[in-house]
Amino acid sequence: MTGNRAAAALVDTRHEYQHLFSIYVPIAIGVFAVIVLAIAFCVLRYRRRPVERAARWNENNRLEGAYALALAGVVVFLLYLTFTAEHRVDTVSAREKPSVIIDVVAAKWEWSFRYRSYGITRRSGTVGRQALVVPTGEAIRFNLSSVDVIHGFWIPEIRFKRDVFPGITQSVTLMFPSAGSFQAQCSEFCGLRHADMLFDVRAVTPSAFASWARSGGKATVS
Ligand SMILES: [Cu+2]
Repeated sequence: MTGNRAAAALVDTRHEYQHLFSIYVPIAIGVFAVIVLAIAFCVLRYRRRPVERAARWNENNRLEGAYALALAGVVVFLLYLTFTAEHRVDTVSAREKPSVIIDVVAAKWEWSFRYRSYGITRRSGTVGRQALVVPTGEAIRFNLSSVDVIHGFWIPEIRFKRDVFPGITQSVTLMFPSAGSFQAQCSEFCGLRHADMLFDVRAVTPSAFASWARSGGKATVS
């Protein structure tokens, strides 16, 4: 789908979140380093010594204020980046014309994936393990809903996680950049057999997907 090429880069949520990750991690390391160094400094500098009187002061408002302000600045910065990334992904998701539409229904404890235009339904969880088959490089619309409790549609490979609520259908558009087989699972504790709410994603080339879909989901995908 050449028409999707420009937008494809945008629905590539993995790229968006990877970018956020590359900003979050160095900041987290920096804050951690500041704290460790401050503790090490205090432990060494102010360690107990014989015959010494305690200092008279017990607060330093300027220093504490500056530190709180710096942390608040970091938080605001990260919130801004996170919400703009979310907004970008959501906007493109809503506008994108998908090449495949899949209704995802979460239930205790199975996923069902219904491919409307092909009359295919796949199930995974306590009932068995049928893979969610998707074409690579194309926009895929997922309509997420739940019939009972809150579940989580989580595909770590493309850095995507979204809670699925009963009574609400959420639409998201995702793209799978490369072919492969990867594990996904429910990310909300939804009862005793929550751990069995697993599914595999099989991302295959668009032509392999087309022949699989034509076979009604019966052909094996490699
Ligand atoms: Cu679940």
